[in-house]
Amino acid sequence: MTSSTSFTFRDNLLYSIWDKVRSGERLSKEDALALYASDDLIGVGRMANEVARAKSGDSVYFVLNRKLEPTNICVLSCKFCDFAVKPDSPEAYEMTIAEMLSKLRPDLHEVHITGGLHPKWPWEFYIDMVRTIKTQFPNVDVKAFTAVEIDYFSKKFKKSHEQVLRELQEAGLRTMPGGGAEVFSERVRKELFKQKIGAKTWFDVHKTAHRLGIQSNVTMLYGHIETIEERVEHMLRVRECQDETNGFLSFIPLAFQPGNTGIKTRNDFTSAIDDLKTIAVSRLMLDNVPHIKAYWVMLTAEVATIALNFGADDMDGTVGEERIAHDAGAISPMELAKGKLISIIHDAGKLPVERDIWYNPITIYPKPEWSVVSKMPYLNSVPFYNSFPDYSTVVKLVPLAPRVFGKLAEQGSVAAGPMSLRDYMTMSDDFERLDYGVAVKGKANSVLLFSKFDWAELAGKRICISAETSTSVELLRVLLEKRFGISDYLFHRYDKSNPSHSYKDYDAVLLIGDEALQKAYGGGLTGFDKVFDLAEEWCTWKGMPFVFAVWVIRKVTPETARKEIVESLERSLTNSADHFGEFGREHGAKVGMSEAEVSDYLSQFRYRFSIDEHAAMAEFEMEYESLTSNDRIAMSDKRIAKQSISF
Ligand code: V47
Repeated sequence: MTSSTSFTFRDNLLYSIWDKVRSGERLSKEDALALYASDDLIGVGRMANEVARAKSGDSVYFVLNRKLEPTNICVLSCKFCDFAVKPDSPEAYEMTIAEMLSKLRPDLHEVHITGGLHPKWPWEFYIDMVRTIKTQFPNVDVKAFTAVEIDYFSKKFKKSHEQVLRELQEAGLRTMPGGGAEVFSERVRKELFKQKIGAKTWFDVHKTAHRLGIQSNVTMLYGHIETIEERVEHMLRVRECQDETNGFLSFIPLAFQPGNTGIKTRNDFTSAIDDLKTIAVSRLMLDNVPHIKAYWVMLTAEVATIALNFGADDMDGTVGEERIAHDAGAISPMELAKGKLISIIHDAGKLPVERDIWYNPITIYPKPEWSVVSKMPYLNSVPFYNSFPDYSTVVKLVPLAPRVFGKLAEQGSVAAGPMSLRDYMTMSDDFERLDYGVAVKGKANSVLLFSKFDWAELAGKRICISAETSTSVELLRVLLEKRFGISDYLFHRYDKSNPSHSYKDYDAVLLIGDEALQKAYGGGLTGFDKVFDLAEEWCTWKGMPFVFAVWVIRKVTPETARKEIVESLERSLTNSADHFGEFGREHGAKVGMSEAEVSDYLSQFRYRFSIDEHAAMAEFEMEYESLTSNDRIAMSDKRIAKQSISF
């Protein structure tokens, strides 16, 4: 968040809430009720937009996806659901696996599978469904089965939740959708869906999934008989669970479609004001949930566009055919083409980012007149960004980990940002270097090798490398080979999509950024009793700072954007100098650090470069190049060929 952001509100009550949000203090139930009660819709939305910007920059994510609803036959009869039917209904349908496959295409990145609780299908059918999809479409990640379905499988096939989830995971399930949560209120459950699982079972299933490495979403069905207080309590329960597991990727408010449910009259849709308020309040309350989804299918594309300036940073995706909402009278189209999604996001003044199932950026789609700036998503880079203007017409921010920034910069879609030194070394023809970056002389505390062995014993050992690093992995190579004389080691990139990938199977693990900080300040990485700070090792060896990242700007960047980027950066660093304590209050809790620890941590970095940092970059380049000219390429080629992992 911009520490200097100040708003003028029509509703005086919002000032104290904004003070809390700005200083990273959690909002209470009373705050949420006050937000809902406030007439200052724009004020509430601006706060939420500011929070979303702090998390996601100007980006709005979408995924090329397809919804599959394999059957509408369901053993339950929930009052609010117009989709489910009994087996003898003329509308009943059941898909074969071949029919499901015919609905998919290789360019999709997600298939979202949910459906009725079928009375007859055997367990093997579900496993076969997931396995066949994953085998036939390796690029399509499977997000499947709500907690209601998982609990049904558990009871029907006499397996624990864990067993059900493990078997599905083994077949190819990667994440879970957030459906079936409805509203976590016993009163509403008894009235509208009394046969369905309650909040306790819903959370038990999701907690089990999170423990197994299956991340998930969480929905909230609103606009029927629930009270505002029940909505807020729903959000509080989500926040509490997320504190425990950190497994939710996104929160999705689902606007109730009245259809023929009889709960409301047919055209009694939620109002746009209620929709926008609910998106904004969720963003403000759920400080620990990374993304808020504007599900256009239920909101309509028009309201979803506005929601992108009210705290939502995700549009879901292309969807394909959708029945649950449309059977209940949704007036949105069944499918949005990719081009339409991109233009909706552009219309909101936001940057479309096509993502995978875990929100890793795949491609970004700026308007031709926009210059995209990478926003390094680490605590040590917070000081760079606090004075970039809101609603700029030429510069848009996107959070990119160093390695992803390198890849997108190579594709030509990013104009500027703190680039990993290693990537700059290969892209210096296209990018100009600015005299800013991230350097440290001594401990960095956030580039750490957690090891079961001393340096000298790492020969022949297997080292797991964070998926995010670009320079630190090369620094580790230089240290191992040049400082400690070890050339026989094996690097493996950490692969989140592989459920059997676990740190504990390695001899050492290289972590960077906030993940490294969290482990360092949270008592270490279990099983690894040695911790080496790579910047400190370099400094002890060379007596020099280490430069992790250097600010670069693409040489062809138009002058207006260039000026805005350089001036914003300079202003941010000047403003930040006196605010490290504030950053501590705002960001410390997320990484398990106290305010003072954050302040000390940030004070040690050198953000403006001098002759020392230039000399350090030249020294690293020399070591790195000599590694390349000797044996690096031959050795790593061998390793890569063996592991088929690209560095
Ligand atoms: O759980 C049922 C809801 C949900 C109606 O995880 C209705 O990415 C409105 O969970 N009006 C299923 N809603 C949809 C869902 C979902 C959607 C998009 C993305 C994700 C995700 C998940 O639909 C059900 C229920 O809460 N629902 N009937 C209705 N008449």
